Amino acid sequence: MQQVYPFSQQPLPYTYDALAPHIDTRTMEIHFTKHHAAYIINLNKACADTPYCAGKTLEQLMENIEAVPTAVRTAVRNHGGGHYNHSLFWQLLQKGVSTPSEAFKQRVNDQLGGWEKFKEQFNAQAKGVFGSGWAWLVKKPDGTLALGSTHNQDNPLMPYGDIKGKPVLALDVWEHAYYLHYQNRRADYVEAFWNVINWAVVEQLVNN
Ligand code: MN3
Repeated sequence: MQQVYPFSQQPLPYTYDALAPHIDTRTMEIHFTKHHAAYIINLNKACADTPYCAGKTLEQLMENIEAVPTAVRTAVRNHGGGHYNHSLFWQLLQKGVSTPSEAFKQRVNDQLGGWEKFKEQFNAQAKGVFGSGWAWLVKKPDGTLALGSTHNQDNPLMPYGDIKGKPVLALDVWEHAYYLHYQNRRADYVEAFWNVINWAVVEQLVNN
């Protein structure tokens, strides 16, 4: 995302009902128009009187979050993270099952011990987040793939948590992402996510 302040919301690349029944229509609509939209409003508020933000992309703000003036650092961390994470998340989803390429599957085999192990470990990260957060597949600075999770709206671009790198797959495990349809059954939502992943986008992120 090459956006700079003032930040704005890009249209969803599909309709609210496209991911049902895996992610239901009402959840998609509220998640996009209320939750994600609010992060952008609050990020813009935080940046409005902060010259430091001017001309910086979201990635630059995230990667250098400790350089953001202290008065707005927490706001930029939470709402900037919220904007970045959701903007990425929407792009990673699609209607209908997609198939990863053989080259990507080979990479997963080599670096993560096989497809089933990758899925199992990603799901374990997603289910293991205590409270609100995200599960991630990242491309580390050395080019290899790794799995992890972050709390709240932190992400692996930030110097917090146990995972650092470029996010290439993300799953929102805040309750707002699944509660209407799945209630307390986060594990079912995590499993359903695998039916709506856009692997072409994941692979594009991995290869760039
Ligand atoms: Mn969310």
